[in-house]
Amino acid sequence: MIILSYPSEWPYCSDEDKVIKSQITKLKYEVNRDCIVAVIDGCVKQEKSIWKNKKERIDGIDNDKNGYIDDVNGWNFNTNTNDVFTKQQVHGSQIITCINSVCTINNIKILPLVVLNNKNKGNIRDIINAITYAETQGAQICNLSVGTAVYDDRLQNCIKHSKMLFVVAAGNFGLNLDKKNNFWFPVSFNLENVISVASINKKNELCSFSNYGKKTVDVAAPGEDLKYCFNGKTQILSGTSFSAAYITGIAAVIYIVSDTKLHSYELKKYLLSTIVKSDKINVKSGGFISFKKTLKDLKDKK
Ligand SMILES: [Ca+2]
Ligand SMILES: [Ca+2]
Repeated sequence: MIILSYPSEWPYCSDEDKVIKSQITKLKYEVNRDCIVAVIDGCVKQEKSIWKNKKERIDGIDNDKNGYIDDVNGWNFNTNTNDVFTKQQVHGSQIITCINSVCTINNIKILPLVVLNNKNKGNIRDIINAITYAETQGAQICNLSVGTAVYDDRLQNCIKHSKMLFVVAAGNFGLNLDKKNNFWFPVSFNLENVISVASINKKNELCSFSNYGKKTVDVAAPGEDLKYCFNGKTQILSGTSFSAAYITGIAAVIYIVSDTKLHSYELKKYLLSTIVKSDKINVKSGGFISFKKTLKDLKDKK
């Protein structure tokens, strides 16, 4: 059993919920299964929610014979080592903080797969290897807040044939991805097991930096001036990366509490069925996903 609470439509940091405690609504849900969320990004902060490889230990030997030595918490494809952690405040850490802001519960584990170096650059081959690794470990959801303007058929096929739901950032170039020659992958692959996420501001309008598209981008989510706590300090984040991470958190919660085990396309369909419509948001579903509404809809259906 978990109790989920929400103070508003907007994600919030732990400092803020003290202020608006009176408005918090709490709902109880049965937890029916576990979920592994792969985060393909940069290094992350060591946190309780990090996945552990039960078949591996630190001894210089590849105990589970998966080709990766001592991969106890995931893998760093960029350095080809088991070192996935950092103490710095970097993109990867911010992503998992956003995912955890929706819900931290033992049933949801985050599998860090590092493909970005400290300048936030990486390559497609590492992303493909990271997806394959996540599949092998049984991850159900994959957060991809990284992207590329370069088409790669190997990446497309790898995502297409995966069982995971990919929650991907729409990109921060203010581009209409429906237009010819405007591409941002994996968004522009237009695949059934990919949900692409644009950013909205507090007025529920599309952020000026956010990519969008009636035919190409699925949905929007909060992505501007997000307040999150890191080591007791509040940090303000903006970008479609964080909108995607927020949806990843919601998707994981739906996956663990739903009555039946949802396939990636069913999970996507469910997420899109609970949107808040707004004519100001130029995306396929014509609206944004709100944790509050998604949770309430889930309760009403039971
Ligand atoms: Ca291994
Ligand atoms: Ca080992």
